[in-house]
Amino acid sequence: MISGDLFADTPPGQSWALAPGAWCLPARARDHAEELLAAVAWVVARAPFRHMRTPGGRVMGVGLTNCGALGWVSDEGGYRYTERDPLSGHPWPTMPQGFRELAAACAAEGGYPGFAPDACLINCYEPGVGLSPHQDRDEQDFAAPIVSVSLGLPAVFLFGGLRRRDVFRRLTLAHGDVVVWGGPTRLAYHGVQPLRDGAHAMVGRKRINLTFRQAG
Ligand code: MD6
Ligand code: FE
Repeated sequence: MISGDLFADTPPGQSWALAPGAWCLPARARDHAEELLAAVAWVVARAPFRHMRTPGGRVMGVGLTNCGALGWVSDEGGYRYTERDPLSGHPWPTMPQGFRELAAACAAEGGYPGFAPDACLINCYEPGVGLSPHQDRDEQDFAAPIVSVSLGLPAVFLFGGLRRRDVFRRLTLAHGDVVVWGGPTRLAYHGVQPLRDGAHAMVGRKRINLTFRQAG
């Protein structure tokens, strides 16, 4: 069930609470976008986007890669973090320093000082592609927040409760928007509606989402 409509049109610098422990930082990463996208290209040259298989045998519509000491993977065996890219057998690319600094700064602004991500999951969405509601529960310690950075085409983000059947709020995440998410709603269900077609001036016909985690 989906109800309510939140528009993330707050001016830059004005954060607002999405839920207890969850903060939206509108346009927080916008001035870093070129540097972030260059770093994404650096990662993708070493660990390309791929469509992973779910434990149920479906192929995910979202293209996915990672950087950092740990990377999130999915296959017939389940969801887990690995130290190596299963495609290459090599460690995941190092997390760029600019990624770590931005994630730590945003976490601190959301009330989570000392955030030191060891994993950055990079998702690539094309028009028509979404992500069905899920919980992020493959990390060791749910005390650490997750920091999510959106680049490129906007997407409607669905934010629910701790039970799958709880009502979902909807908000649009646009280029440069950051969500910091932890505490009492760390295990809230959330998803992304299929993207509407469009073209972003800097990113093109896609949306890139970076999620930073303390996974290990
Ligand atoms: C996305 N994000 O925005 C998918 N998970 O493309 C997530 O699944 C997510 O944004 C946990 C915390 C923040 C997120
Ligand atoms: Fe998630």
